[in-house]
Amino acid sequence: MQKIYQPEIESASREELVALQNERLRIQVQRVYENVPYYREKMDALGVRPEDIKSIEDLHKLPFSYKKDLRDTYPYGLFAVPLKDVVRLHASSGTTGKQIVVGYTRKDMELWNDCFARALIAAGATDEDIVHISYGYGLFTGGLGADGGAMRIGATAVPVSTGNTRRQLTVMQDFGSTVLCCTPSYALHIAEVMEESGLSKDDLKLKAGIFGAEPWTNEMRLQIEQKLGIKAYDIYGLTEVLGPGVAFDCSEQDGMHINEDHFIVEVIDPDTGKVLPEGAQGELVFTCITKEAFPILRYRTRDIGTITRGKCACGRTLVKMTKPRGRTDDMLIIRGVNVFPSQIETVLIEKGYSANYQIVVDRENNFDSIEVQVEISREVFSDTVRGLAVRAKELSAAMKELLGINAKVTLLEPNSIPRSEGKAVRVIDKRNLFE
Ligand code: DLL
Repeated sequence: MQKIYQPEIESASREELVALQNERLRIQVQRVYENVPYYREKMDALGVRPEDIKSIEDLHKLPFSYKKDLRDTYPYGLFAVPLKDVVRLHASSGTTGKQIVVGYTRKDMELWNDCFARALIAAGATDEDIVHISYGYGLFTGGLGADGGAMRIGATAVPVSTGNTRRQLTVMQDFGSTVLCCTPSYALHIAEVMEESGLSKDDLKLKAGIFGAEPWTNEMRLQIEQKLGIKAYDIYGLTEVLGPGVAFDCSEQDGMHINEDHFIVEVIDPDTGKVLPEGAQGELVFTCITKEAFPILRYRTRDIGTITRGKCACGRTLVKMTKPRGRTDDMLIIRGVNVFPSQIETVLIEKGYSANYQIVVDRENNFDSIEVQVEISREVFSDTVRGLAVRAKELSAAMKELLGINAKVTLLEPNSIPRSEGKAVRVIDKRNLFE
């Protein structure tokens, strides 16, 4: 069986984990009530006292937290410790609106490092590995999150950060990087530049990658694995809750284990706020039960996923979440049909196209239109105009059949869609321009 970083937690019995969660939740709610006036007011308004929260069964009594709460209390209004105890700040601006700020105490940094270390060990990394970190370093949590995890397991961190892909490849070759950490879209871009530079995967020593920060499909995972000759593992997280390491893939690569000793997960109906039974798809909500500086309670992530408690062959007992299929705010509603960009990605890759695509949504005469632009290989691009038109039509028919949407398909020559070094921009919604 595969090595587990903290087996006493990661493969504890359900009873042990629940007992730990109950105790930690009770203490956390009391602390938050005493130290964060904003939460106290919200709880008072609902008539909930800290004593009412005795176990995770009572979680649903607590009010939800939203991104808006972080914005309204910007910068430090939700911190539960004095600033002198905060050793690190991170921030996220997201795609819209004012940025949000989170803080970590020394102990928070340690638990964060542990969470990322669990992911590295689950990906087969050891203290012999050279961990090439191409997530951005800075206020974004990706770079420093991975860095802390690598240091925790005693691996060698290479803090390359984003950008200059050719140089990244030189560093990888010269330093002998074995584990790559970056967004999945950037991993594909690295593979592309590798091929353009006349390098092959055998020129690199990479064996595994830990990719996250954006939705990616299983089909895209297989592409990355094949192009880079590695095993690709998913990692999930968000600034408000921790950064990378809230949940991580194990050797089964079939859903991410949530670090339940630190985060309690709920799946709710995003419209009614009702907690859904295990296995139902809904919005993921997290409660931090150990973090000191920024202990957010019942945070509405807007990420859509499912959780399952089935036995995992890796030996971990931590609950698993599916790859988030997107965010409630990324869901496109095209003439009444709901579709996530990730579903379009699945169709593209299944039909043999690349994961270099963009979706343009527009509105003409009160009618929503959707155009899927996807790059094709140079060989295919040199096909006749008629040949290309036939291909586009076939792909459009597949979108209709599999997703129920009437999408216009545009086939583009290689490298026409801008590459991202961080999170890929998948959707261009021109409808917002008119609002
Ligand atoms: O993206 C933290 C992170 C860094 C995670 C590096 C993994 C690796 P934010 O910038 O605050 O934090 O964005 C968080 O990104 O709510 C999801 O919508 C999305 N996201 C993160 N990881 C995944 C993933 C970081 N593995 C938002 N799959 C989250 C799908 C993901 N979506």
